[in-house]
This record gives sequence, structure tokens and C-alpha cells, in this order.
Amino acid sequence: TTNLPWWKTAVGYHIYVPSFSDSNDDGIGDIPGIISRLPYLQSLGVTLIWLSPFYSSPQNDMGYDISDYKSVYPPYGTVLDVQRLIDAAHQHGLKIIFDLVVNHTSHLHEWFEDSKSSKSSEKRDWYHWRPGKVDKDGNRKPPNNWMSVFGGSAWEWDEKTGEYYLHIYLKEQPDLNWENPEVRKAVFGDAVRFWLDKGVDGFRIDTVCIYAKDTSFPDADITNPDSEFQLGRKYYADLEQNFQYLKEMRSIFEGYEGRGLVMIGEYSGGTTPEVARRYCGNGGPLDLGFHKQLLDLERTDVSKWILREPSFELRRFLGIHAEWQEMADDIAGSWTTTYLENHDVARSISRFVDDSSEFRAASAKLLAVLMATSSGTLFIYQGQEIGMTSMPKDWGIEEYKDKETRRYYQTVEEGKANGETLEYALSSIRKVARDHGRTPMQWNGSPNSGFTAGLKPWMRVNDNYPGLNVSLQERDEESVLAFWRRILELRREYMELFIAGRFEMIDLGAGEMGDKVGMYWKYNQERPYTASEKKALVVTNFSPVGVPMGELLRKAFTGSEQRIDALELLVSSYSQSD
Ligand code: TEU
Ligand code: CA
Repeated sequence: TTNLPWWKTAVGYHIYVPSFSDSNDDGIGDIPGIISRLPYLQSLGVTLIWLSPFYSSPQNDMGYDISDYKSVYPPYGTVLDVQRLIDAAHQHGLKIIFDLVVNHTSHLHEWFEDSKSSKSSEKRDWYHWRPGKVDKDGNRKPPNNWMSVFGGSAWEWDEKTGEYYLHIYLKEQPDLNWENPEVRKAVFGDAVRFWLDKGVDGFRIDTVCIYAKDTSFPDADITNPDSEFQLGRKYYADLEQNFQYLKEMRSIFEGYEGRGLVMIGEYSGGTTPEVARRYCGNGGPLDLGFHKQLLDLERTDVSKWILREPSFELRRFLGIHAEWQEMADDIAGSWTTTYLENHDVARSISRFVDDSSEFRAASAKLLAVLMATSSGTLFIYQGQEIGMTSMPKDWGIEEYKDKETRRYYQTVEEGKANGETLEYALSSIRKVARDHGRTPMQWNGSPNSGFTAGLKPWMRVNDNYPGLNVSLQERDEESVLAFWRRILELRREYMELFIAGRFEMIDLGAGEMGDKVGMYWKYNQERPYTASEKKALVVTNFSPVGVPMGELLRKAFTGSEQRIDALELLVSSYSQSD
């Protein structure tokens, strides 16, 4: 564990550009705003920044719909600003990676405009075009029954050329046809090389599992008989050909020897640890990946919005976490990430613990302990380091900006969803909408939390900012922010346990204890133990009341010889960090 590559020991920080810091008072976060906050990130202990998409885009999906890979969305700044950011990050000792969104482009990308201009366009085959089908009543139907991730058919009819095109996401996000070698060449040259040449340290690769598709486009199995459209994942996620495409992408990196570039993939919802080992094991095309199974914790197979009952169960949550922890294994050669938040989910303390003003700081620290003692590359999402919460429950639907949510709400209003009431839909939106993670960063107690000095931020600032912001926490030794700083130091100090160690859950059984407490050992990957080896026992109490430590410790220590070392570390980490 002494020669881990930089990206294994990195502390990542995910910046959602529109909501981080506004430098010119137009209410929208921007690149110069990020530059001004680099010293803050450095003081937190961050070593790697991931930037959400900042490229030209009509913003149908907040920049995940790119209309030009080589220019910047004007409200965020210019290519020169991005170059300055890369250089400034490097001067602060920070690595920086960008989001690479190449499963689809915007419908306004010139490639798609060309492709849809006529059936004989040179770029017709750059996207997936198919004629429709006809049902028994003679009505036109899409080529198959696949459902878009955002609801409805994954195919959109184009009147002009009389064919459908595929869009796994919004209709404003047509899927590129990766089977066409010209497409791959354009993607690598346009999106990848352009930014590598400017000095970026790698990419977070959006929807990395779905570039290859079964282009015979078979109907998906019917898993929801009440719906016209079905999950087609089996025909477009983790296909054999996808690994080949990614290898090809990887080979671009070979021209940048010595830069230590990193490729982090975003897996699909169905990617299991077993499949992930093929992406990120020895010889796999990626270095590491973000799994989605904790993001999807509340949802059912029917839809993202029909939630499980109960929506949170500690044992299930930790079980999934433990399974992915096994992938962080430097000896076997596989690796993973540890993260609980991003721009696609509600805030972790609101989802998993308690975001009331009484308990939110304790909840944030609890999750910080879980994260900082978990193996893999750590990613903090902006605002998580101060314990930001989901949007207040009394905000109306008009505060939600995301098209996914808007669309869903409208579908329910029109009675075209899964039979749920509007009331149910709203309560579900208040729990799991993506917008909860997108409210502006809370920097200080001034109007609009110091995110913008302008009058109107693009998204409403959470009402709790006067009591929950960076500036307040900077002045308080007991704050969530101060806690994160300390525990990140501890993580670094005991790197062989916390970053690269083996994670061993202690089963506390169903019922009382196991539903409240998570307890695990961290120890070196290498076996067998040496007598002097350090181990860590981590106890996380998810309930508002104390737990009997004596009883828990008895469950943890089965062999008395291990007892002393472990207790030492437990006590020392307690005194250093609460
Ligand atoms: O997300 C991929 C994805 O399938 C999901 O995270 C999905 O957006 C979410 O579960 C729906 O609630 C990536 C990006 O992170 C996301 O912001 C984009 O919308 C999506 O790709 C399309 O580019
Ligand atoms: Ca701005």
C-alpha cells in the first residue's frame, strides 16, 4: 500500500458548476467562481476536483446534453477560463477531472442536426434511426418497447424523415451510434483530446456501460404489465462490445504517458460488483467506477418514484456498501469509489439519518465517519462537508427545476403514470428528486448564502442557510466542517486501513441492534496478521439514543489476542475525532 497511484489515495470533491459559486452576480455559478474557492478546497484536504459538465448546451439536462464539446456554456465562462482553472488547480496541488458525456449529444449538436436533415445525410448513421412499427389498429408505434430513463418511450418520431431516433435519456439527448467508427473517432478527437491537451487529469465518464447496444433492438421483457414501456437494460448495458469500445478509448491515453491520467466510469443501475470487476480489475479499461446501488436505494423496479416501504433500512444499506467495499482490493487489482451524494440524488443526511436542526450536525458527522473509514477513492459532493440538507418539505413544485421531476409530475397530473395520486407523487419528489442536491452552496449568512451577490440565484437557496454555512463552521471547532478536516487527516494517517484496507462487517442481526448500529473492522489487506498490526473497529450509531458499547464490543472481539491493539485505535480515533 505504499505505492498506491495518486487517484487511489485522492480525496475527491465533486463540483456542480451552476450551484457552487457565482463571480459576476448573474445568479449562476461559474468557472471564475470556482477558481476563487480553490484555497478553501485545499484547506479541507481535497486533492482532486471533478467538475460537472460546463460545455455549450441548451441545458435540457443541465449540461448533460452537449451541443459543442469544445466550447463553454457562456454563463459559466470561456475556454480560457477553464484553462485558467486547470492551471490554478495544479498550482494549488489539486488534480482536476471533467465530465465526459458521450453516450448522447444534445439534439442541437451539429452532428445531430446534420443526421436528421435527411435520410441520405453523411451523418445519418451517427445516431440510431429506425422506421416505426404498425399496431393491429394501423397506428404507428416505436421500433420497440424500451422505456427512456426519464419515462415514456426511448424513441422519438421525426416527422421530416419519417423515422424514429433512439434516446435512452431525454428526447433532447439522442444516443450516438458507437458502432460507427467515425463516431468513435469524432468523440475521441473532439471531446477527449481537446481537453487532455489543455492539461485535464482524466474524466468521470457518464453512463459508461451503455455505449454498445443490441442494434437489432429487441423488445424488452415485460416487467411492469401496467406500462406501455419496459426496462431494456439487458439489451444496452454492459454488453461485451462495450468493453472493446472502452479499451479503444483508453488507448487514447497512451499518447499522454507520464501524466497519470485517470478514467472513472459511472456504472449503470444494474451493474453488479461482479461486472464492475471486469471494468476496473486488472486489465479492465477503467481505473475505477461509481456504482449506483446506494443512489437507487429507495426506488422500486416499477419506477424511481414508487418507493420501497420502508424506504430506508440500515442493514440493507450497509449490506450494499459492504459488497462494494470488497472491490477496493489493491492486491486483487480491483478498485472502487466511496461516495454517498452527487447531483442526481437527495442529500445523504436527509435520506439516511435525520436532517432536523437538532440532529443534522450529528448525522453529518456520523456519515463522515462511515465515509472516511471506508476503502476506495473518496468523493465528497459540494456542501456535504458542512452537512447541507435536502430542500425544505414545504417548498412547492415550482421550486423544482429538473426536467425529470417536472415531466414526472405532469405525467401524474395527466393520470398517465403508475396510478399514484398527485399527493403521493409530491411526497416522493420531496424525498428523491435530483434537485435536492442542486440548491446553491451555502457559503455564509448574507442574502442568498453568499453564493451570489445578485438578486436572484438560478435556484432557490435552502432556507436553513443562516444557521448552516461555511463561514459559521469555519469559526467553530465542533462544526461538521472541522470534523471533516480532522477525519480526513485520520484517513490519510491510517491509509493502509482506511483507504486500502479490508472492510469486514460485523453482523449484529436483524431486530433492535442491527437496525440501529453498523459496526465493522478495517484491517490490512495482507494476511496473515502480524502481532503488531493495527486494526480499526468502527461503530456507527444511526439512532438518536446511546447504544450499549460493552455489548457491542463483546460481539466484535472473538479472540482475546486481537483485543488490545484494536481497542487502542478505537480509543485514539475517538479522542481525536469525537
Ligand atoms: O446519470 C445516469 C443515470 O442513468 C442516472 O443517474 C439517472 O439520471 C438518474 O438516476 C435519474 O434519476 C448521468 C448523469 O449523472 C445525469 O445527471 C444525467 O442526467 C444522465 O447521465 C444523462 O446524461
Ligand atoms: Ca455567474
